[in-house]
Amino acid sequence: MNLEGLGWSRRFQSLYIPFDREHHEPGRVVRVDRGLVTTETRQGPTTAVVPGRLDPDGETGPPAVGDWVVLDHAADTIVVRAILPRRSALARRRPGAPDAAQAVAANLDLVLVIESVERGPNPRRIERAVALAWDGGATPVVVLTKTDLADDLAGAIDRANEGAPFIDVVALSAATDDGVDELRKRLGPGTTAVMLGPSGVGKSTLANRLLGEDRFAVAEVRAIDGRGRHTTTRRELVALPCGGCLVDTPGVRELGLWLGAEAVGTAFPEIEAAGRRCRFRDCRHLSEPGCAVAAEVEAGRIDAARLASYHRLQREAERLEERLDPSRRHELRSRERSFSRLIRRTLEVKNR
Ligand SMILES: Nc1nc2c(ncn2[C@@H]2O[C@H](COP(=O)(O)OP(=O)(O)O)[C@@H](O)[C@H]2O)c(=O)[nH]1
Ligand SMILES: [Mg+2]
Ligand SMILES: [Zn+2]
Repeated sequence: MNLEGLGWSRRFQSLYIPFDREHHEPGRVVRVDRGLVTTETRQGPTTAVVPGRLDPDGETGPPAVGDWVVLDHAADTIVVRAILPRRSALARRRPGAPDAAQAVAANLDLVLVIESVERGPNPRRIERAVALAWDGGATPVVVLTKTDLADDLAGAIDRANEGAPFIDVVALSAATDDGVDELRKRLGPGTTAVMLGPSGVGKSTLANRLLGEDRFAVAEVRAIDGRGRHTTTRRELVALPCGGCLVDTPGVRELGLWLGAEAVGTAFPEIEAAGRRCRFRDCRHLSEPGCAVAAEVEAGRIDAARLASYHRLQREAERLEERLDPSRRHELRSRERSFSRLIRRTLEVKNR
């Protein structure tokens, strides 16, 4: 296996230098089992043991799918020596330690926010997934599946856009391959994408279509309510013929993904942009005098449902943030500042 095809880059090459020894080797985690990881390496698939002392301070947590790890071949058993610092990650509450985060997928470029035409895209769910993607340091792309079942495709795309007005929406059918090339183009060499979406929207079917083989189990839809069952029980990273890598995951809700406050603003750039004209710098756009966001809603230029989502997600993130320790809180705040600076600059360039 060629490491570049798995997303190996100059960045990881540099991070690996301190570990570069005869009996060491880099590998990308494609599957995690209890105490074991399956990695893909130059030599092919390699299973390694994760020692308990790998992460003594508990900051990184155990390796996640998508991590680049250092494998040590010195003894009979291959052991994970280190996790190379992550470029991006989706995190959830660590089981048994609700105030600590644990990565569920690491080193991601794209988060594919999957919704289906069949059940109708849900703008509120899309907003949350978009915020989670930005929070993880990855770019969200909305994927609207099952277009072969559409009575009103344009209406469904509009609905998806409501939840992601500044994000690309790719509409496709994994059954007919219609529109799938548009996604293949975005999943070229060096790109890693993770799929997020409720069960039954067609994630595994799409993964199989991209792979060109039936690797992932597809749910039989229950005739009674049209809902898919939760067949995907583990995460797995696979290399795609179009050059990129893909992670199939169970539904977002089951994952209990972790949302940071700074990312919420990023998912609602129109609200952040208007908020710069509020009378008070720390305006929360609730009912403060001189609130420019409220004025935009009044004028019909900002969707009231978007503002309600913004407040709901902001509260969710803040509650979580309050429970975190002060050092993590500080980190969140400074990230928040740099993120909103980035958005501001982007909007300023756009508005010129
Ligand atoms: N008509 C149609 N059905 C699809 C399409 N993609 C998935 N399905 C069906 O939707 C159901 C759920 O698919 P699955 O891939 O298991 O969804 P997941 O839970 O998101 O992984 C299965 O019955 C699939 O056959 C599509 O593009 N068109
Ligand atoms: Mg599935
Ligand atoms: Zn305001």
